[in-house]
Amino acid sequence: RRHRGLVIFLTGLSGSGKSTIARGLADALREQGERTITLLDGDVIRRELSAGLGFSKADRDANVRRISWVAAEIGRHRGVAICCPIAPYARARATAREMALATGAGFLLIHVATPLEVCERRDRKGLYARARAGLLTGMTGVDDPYEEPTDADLVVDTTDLSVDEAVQLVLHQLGETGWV
Ligand code: GGZ
Repeated sequence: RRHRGLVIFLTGLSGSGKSTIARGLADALREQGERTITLLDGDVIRRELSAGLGFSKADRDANVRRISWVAAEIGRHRGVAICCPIAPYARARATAREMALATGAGFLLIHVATPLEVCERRDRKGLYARARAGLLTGMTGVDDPYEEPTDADLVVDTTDLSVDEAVQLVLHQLGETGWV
């Protein structure tokens, strides 16, 4: 049986747990050994593919579009692409879905819907504190928009979940929909 390609797109606030779930998911799927898994890691993307881009709407749209295109190409060749940008704009996320589907790949939007106050309490990089202190402007959720998805295929709130539990929820959804 030849698999269809698949783009797994995680969206959510900084600190919501997207990257951690994405990494755990990539490991779990690689463990199954059936498919080629490409993790488009946020930090690497911003350093390599999107070097020079900032956090204006235009730059975020450009960043998300580049990621979406690479992910769709991976899907075209029947790979599984996992990407996890904040992707705050609904239009850009819809384009990601359209680009994937146009190649014949599937597309799954996962909203990592951990509330702002929880992300802010974690504040691993201190970005929220800097934004609240007025030292950083344009922080998503503080003084920059995050358009809540209305078309998510799965919603995961990591407030009371371990990484493993969150990954299990995604794997379960993939199983339900016949992807793995
Ligand atoms: C949001 C910012 C910002 C601003 C720097 N707003 O938690 P992190 O640190 O490691 O992940 C965040 C990352 C967001 O980059 P993305 O490429 O995912 O964003 S987008 O999809 O909107 O293009 C955060 C850090 O960059 N960061 N400044 N102003 N996050």
